[in-house]
Amino acid sequence: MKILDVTLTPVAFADPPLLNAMGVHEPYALRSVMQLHCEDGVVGLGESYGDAAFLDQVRTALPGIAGHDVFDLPGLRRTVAAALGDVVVTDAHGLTGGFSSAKTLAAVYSLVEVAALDAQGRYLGRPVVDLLGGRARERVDFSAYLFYKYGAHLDAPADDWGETTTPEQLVAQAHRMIGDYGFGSIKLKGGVFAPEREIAGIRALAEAFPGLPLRIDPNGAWTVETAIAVAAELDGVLEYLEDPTPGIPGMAAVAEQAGMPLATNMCLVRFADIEPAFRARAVGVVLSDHHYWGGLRDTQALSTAAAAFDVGLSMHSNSHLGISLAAMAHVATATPHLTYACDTHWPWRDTDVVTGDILTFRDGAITVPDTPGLGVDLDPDALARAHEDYLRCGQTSRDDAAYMRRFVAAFEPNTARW
Ligand code: GKR
Ligand code: MG
Repeated sequence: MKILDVTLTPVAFADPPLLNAMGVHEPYALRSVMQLHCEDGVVGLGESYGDAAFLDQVRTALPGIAGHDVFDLPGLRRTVAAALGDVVVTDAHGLTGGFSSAKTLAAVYSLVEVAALDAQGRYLGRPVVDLLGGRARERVDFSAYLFYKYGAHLDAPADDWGETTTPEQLVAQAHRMIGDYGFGSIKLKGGVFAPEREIAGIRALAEAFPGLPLRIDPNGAWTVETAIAVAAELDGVLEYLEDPTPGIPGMAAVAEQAGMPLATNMCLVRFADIEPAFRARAVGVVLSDHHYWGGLRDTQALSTAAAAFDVGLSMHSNSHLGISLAAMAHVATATPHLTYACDTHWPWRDTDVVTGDILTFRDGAITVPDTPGLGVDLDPDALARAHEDYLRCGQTSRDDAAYMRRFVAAFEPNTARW
């Protein structure tokens, strides 16, 4: 089935002022939506980042895509690789590890691969999970992803989540999210306040939700010494500790002392990182993310590599919409070695460009239906509105640090500051 045309639509959707080590989320999160228009009226959907630097690279690859057989994934990858050459795309928020041409290719190809798999599934009348080898599990568990946050964006009214800066407010946020979605585990984005304050937040959550698995992710905000101390304090409380400190050597030094496994989406972000990270025993849990791991099939390859070394696998997320959620759910359903509940920013957005049963959480989990492809349908009006929001909002890249300096003029990102 031939690809006849490709469209790429940048979109923006409202995002609350969520805090992290690099700063604070801007009023809009940016994404891109790809439509692969194929023969027989089949249209495949993909979703990925919306930063200008990433969009530029996708646009570079677009002209070579039309004319391909949508089932020829290796050919599509070669076409994208030839168009990109050795280009390296960086991002301004710095929360997803190092940059490389391999990671750039993996990210651009992933967008094309997801849309191609959606088109294949629609054409064959089979869900994407079947194209990935079939169901390894019935349902995919996700965790509540808590953030410290401001109560309002600059010059804007308070949002309905309110401010979260204290342990009590954190517990209230968790109650709301778990009440709405039924999540059975909790991740806290840390690296915002001094470690003692974030330890108090975790302790309050442990007390309010006894037995619920807990994680904290300061995005490398702590020194090795601080990370070892936090790991000791929270021994027996955390199921894993995510990116306590930057870099493979630092993570390895912490892992040697920590009672719980260390997870990462920062020091192991491409296949070439596996050997040094595993050899150093720096990582007990790899966070997959199909958006930069080369798509759904390479995410499964990552899982196989992790299983071979007895390393756990979880799933990372950034602010995203429904096409990405569906893709995450399909690959998670098809991947036997996935050992923790997946992350998702889903509860933080309140709009979408697609509809579909797959987007409904039950007891904190998603069950992939038998509907063809990813199981989501584009809402063209919603896509047009989200594109208008993109044009109107004036943001062209994510820069949490620059936005934070408008709240706190002297702000510096918290990378290994504590
Ligand atoms: O949304 O602020 C955020 C997160 O910090 C995100 O950007 C990270 O990439 O969630 C991610 C993580 O686990 O590090
Ligand atoms: Mg992380």
